[in-house]
Amino acid sequence: MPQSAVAPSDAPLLITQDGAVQTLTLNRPAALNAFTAELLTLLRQALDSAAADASVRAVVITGAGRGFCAGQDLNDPMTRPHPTPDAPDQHFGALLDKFYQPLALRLSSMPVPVLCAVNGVAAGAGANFALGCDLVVAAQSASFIQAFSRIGLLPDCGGTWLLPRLVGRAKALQLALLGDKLGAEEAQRIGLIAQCVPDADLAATVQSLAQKLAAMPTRALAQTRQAFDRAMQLDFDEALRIECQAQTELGRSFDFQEGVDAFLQKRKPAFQDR
Ligand code: LHQ
Repeated sequence: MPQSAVAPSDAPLLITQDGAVQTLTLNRPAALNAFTAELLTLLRQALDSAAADASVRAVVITGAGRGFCAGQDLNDPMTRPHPTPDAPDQHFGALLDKFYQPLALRLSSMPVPVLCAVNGVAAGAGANFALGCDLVVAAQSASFIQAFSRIGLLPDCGGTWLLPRLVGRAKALQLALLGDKLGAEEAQRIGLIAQCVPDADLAATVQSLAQKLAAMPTRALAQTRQAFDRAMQLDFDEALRIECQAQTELGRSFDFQEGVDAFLQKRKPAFQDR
């Protein structure tokens, strides 16, 4: 299927679809795609739509220009630290509740795999949004910065949960306390991201991974992510119980039957559940 643009090219979020792979491109390149209320809202709406659209079997998120996302837009009026007469209830808790928490939760409950193509710097909430995706592939020149401590904040957008799980407490604290830039190669080496590729190969690599995942039994892929995330908080016996429950559900799915039939009939499976 040819690529189809479904948003004007100057919109803060571009949405295109190639076959069963939908690509969301953060598109505020002059501000390194920093998050505004509008962009955060569009992003959540786009993920909601993708989750509800049976034609979408994998989502790719990337950024336009030289950055991936510089986190919260620090020019946005909503980042003023103190209440103002026109916004007496303004505080960061409300901002996180309204925009960031729903986005992080939406990401972690997507029914299809979400890949992140980190094309440049990913800072603050931009870094943690990327790290919340299922498969993070970064260009060699990209970098990750837990920029929060530089401005007197703590990691948000799921960072406190994700970082220690991804790289262990010691590395997580090193990244979060110092707020230093971590290059993509080092990010891959310490297990923060799945893969680092030459800049010129990023788009093609991620699209090819996304097409591959889109042709797989996506319900099983989403259940795998959810079981991993839950198992992090569970005792071994409880994790085994979750595996049993999920496997029971998957064992009754069309895709399981199709996978087995295709194997026995020595043909390519045509998965369609999600
Ligand atoms: C930006 C930004 C930006 C606006 C670059 N905003 N314009 C949640 C809830 C509540 C409150 C607060 O926050 C949060 C979550 C968070 O995300 S907090 C963390 C917010 N992000 C940051 O602190 C990162 C700020 N940016 C940077 O440190 C640098 O820009 C990085 C290291 C990302 C990139 O550095 P450079 O490659 O040297 O680029 P640059 O600094 O020259 O930026 C290029 C342009 O982008 C520049 O605009 P200009 O008009 O001068 O060309 C920047 O002002 C703009 N920009 N980040 N977050």
